[in-house]
Amino acid sequence: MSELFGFSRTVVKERYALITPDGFVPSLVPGWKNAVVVVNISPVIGARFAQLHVTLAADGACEGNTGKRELFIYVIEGSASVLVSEKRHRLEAGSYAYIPPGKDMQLKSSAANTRLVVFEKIYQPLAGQHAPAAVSGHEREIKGEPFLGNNDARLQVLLPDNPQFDLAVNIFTYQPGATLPFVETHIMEHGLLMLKGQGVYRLDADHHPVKAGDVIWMASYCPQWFVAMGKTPASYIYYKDVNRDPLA
Ligand code: UGY
Ligand code: MN
Repeated sequence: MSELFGFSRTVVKERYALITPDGFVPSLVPGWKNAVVVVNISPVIGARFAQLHVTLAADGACEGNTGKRELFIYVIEGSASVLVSEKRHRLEAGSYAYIPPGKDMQLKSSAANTRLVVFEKIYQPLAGQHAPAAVSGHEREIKGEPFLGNNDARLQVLLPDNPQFDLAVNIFTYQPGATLPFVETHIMEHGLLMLKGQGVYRLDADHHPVKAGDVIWMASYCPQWFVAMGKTPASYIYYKDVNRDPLA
């Protein structure tokens, strides 16, 4: 339908963007080799972070020093490995890795069509705290906790909850019919990738149908709410900025 009538669910507004895969356009990004990189979210749109969708060939790779930035990598499908601080972390679908600032890193694909979502941020140091160490894990190791007491809306917190970290990345899974309990409006901004299922996202004053593969950017203070629809659970992975003084 999109080719015939120029239709797309994609919408870019001042305080949010919904970007659907039919509109993804790759760009050349330094460091990535044998990879198709789509920069879904970046400061150009008004965000304070970047969100990349990367498809690696069997010999795809990313090498370099993270410098001032920190990276969070989640494997959507396929497999890869990442070398950081002389330790190689093996990654499969559902695995994730946090790479701190100032580290040499080398990411290598181990299968064709390995797909990643990558969140990148300039690390904001906090007086008296060191930058975090590298972290790796798998979503199945993280228990889904009921969100504000709702067993049908469960949150997996992938990174340690301590002030060294200036970002959080969580996976939210909703049974059909479950909702965010209220319309949230908060200082944190979000970058989000729908992983499974479908539903309706309220963004600012608008309601949008969304499904697996869609990307959403929510600016700070963008009112937001979600309801899962259909016959299977809906889940999304999302980024937020945390643990820093609002005036810093
Ligand atoms: O962490 C959050 O702010 C989360 N509840 N927001 C969201 O799912 N849109
Ligand atoms: Mn939120």
